[in-house]
Amino acid sequence: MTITITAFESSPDGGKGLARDTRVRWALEEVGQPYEVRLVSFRAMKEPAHLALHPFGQIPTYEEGDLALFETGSIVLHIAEHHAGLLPHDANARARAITWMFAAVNTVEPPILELVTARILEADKPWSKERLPLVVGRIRDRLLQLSARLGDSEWLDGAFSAGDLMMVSVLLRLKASGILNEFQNLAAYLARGEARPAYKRAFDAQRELYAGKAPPG
Ligand SMILES: N[C@@H](CCC(=O)N[C@@H](CS)C(=O)NCC(=O)O)C(=O)O
Repeated sequence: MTITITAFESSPDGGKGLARDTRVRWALEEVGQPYEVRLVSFRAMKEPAHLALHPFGQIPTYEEGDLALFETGSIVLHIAEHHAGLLPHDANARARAITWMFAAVNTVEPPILELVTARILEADKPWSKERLPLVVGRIRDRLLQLSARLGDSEWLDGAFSAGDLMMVSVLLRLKASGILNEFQNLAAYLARGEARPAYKRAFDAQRELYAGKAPPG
């Protein structure tokens, strides 16, 4: 059955891997599943046809036969449960890998997204300068905890899993900020994720899509 995902018709980051279709592409590349991409404009994302697939009018979505999914955590879990390579066979190890997926989107990603809000959407607010250090502080707290747990390990819990795929995807948003460089093991963890051939294929596919197209001004 053909797998179709949606992605931005015009990417705000110009294809630098931050749009969340990257993590879905990466998961599909890890398990060797071909997929098609349907591009949607910002206007189309808020129209009924797309809202029927994604109630919040966002990308990515995932369609496979009768199944339509939204939310990258759920999409990646679906891929990992149906194809070998992203979840361990042992039941407890599998449950722990899924726990890391939730930790990535539910515990680590929220403060990181706050930084985007603080730096871009709230930059013109009179209190912005005072708030920014608080936001960065909350990210540091989380990274300190994550760094302590990762220690010298290659991945979060044994072999690379969907938990690492989601965590690396979430941390990627911090790359430009330089905060990750304060945590050597996390910077190295991120680099290991980016070095995976499947990640590179996903990244390249997304970058090629927007090559030469200027992001909206
Ligand atoms: N929690 C959602 C977040 C999806 C999301 O924020 N998508 C962004 C692109 S990376 C989007 O569509 N933004 C446009 C909008 O919200 O209007 C997920 O993980 O799938």
